[in-house]
Amino acid sequence: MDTFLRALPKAELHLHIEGSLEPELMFRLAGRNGVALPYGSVEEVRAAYDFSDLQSFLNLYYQGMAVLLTREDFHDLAMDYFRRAASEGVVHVDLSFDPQAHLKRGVSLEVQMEGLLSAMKEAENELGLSTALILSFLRDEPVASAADVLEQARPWLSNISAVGLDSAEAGYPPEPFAEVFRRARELGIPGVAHAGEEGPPDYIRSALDDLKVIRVDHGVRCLEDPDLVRRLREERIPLTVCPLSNVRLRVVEQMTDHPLPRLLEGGLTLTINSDDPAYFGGGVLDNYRACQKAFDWGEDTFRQLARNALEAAFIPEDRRQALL
Ligand code: ES4
Ligand code: ZN
Repeated sequence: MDTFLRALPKAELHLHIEGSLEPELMFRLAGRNGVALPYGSVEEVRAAYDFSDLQSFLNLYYQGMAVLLTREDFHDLAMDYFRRAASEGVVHVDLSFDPQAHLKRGVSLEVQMEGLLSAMKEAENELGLSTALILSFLRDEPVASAADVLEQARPWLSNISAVGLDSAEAGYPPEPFAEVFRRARELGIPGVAHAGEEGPPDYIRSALDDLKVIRVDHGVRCLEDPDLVRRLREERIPLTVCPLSNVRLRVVEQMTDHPLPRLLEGGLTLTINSDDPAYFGGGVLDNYRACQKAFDWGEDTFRQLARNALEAAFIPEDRRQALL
């Protein structure tokens, strides 16, 4: 089964590239840039990753990215992740990044884009991986800041496959971002949004109705609302579920309590993803393995989940067809 899961051509649709920063690279970049870290060793960093909820994780996530300053840093961050993903049998990645978190630290969008785009090109040429970029807005920052980032991104619109919405969810509903997502659509860019991770099912409905998203990140709390489950099924809205993330952020207590089997029974279009692999204990393959261990699914189920991801990915049509 393990050989099968590794060989299965998998797509990663929910990956925060900043959340792929492994402690080893964090130390290397800190040394290169003269940034002081609040940790003495790689082991100390890993020991600090003991989260009680989304916010306790986000605090360390925003702190960790302080080592990312130059084009090379963003390039090395992404290549480090792409190499690991390729070795796990990942064939395509929709990666998202948080430009506002870097702009706030004085790192320009140009530095971020040039670093990420050069790694994406290298991954395509040297690893045979296809990639697409999602520009994510921080929902706990003002809407005006999101609108400003979208305007700043104008020179790179042809390299941006979607806009997203992430960071602290509870108390930050999607609706205020409706105008920014409308503007993105006007520019030809579709939307995705985190919803129903820690926030209520109503946030999933608002992401669909107000932001008109074509995918929902997480979405696991839809199960609290049967009408919403029916709608997600009928409209075949893909959910990018991240099981190990949900365990580590205590959305669920343990893997065997995860709602994935109930989501499957609900006939939803599900995909399995890693979210922040450096913080949550593994990449896409580890997430597939954790499902195998907890739910004992057969090969057909995993084949369908991997197929769902390729069908929902931002990928050129000829490559999608070749991979399906
Ligand atoms: C995130 Cl797990 C998660 N949820 C919301 N926002 C995020 N940003 C990075 N990881
Ligand atoms: Zn996420």
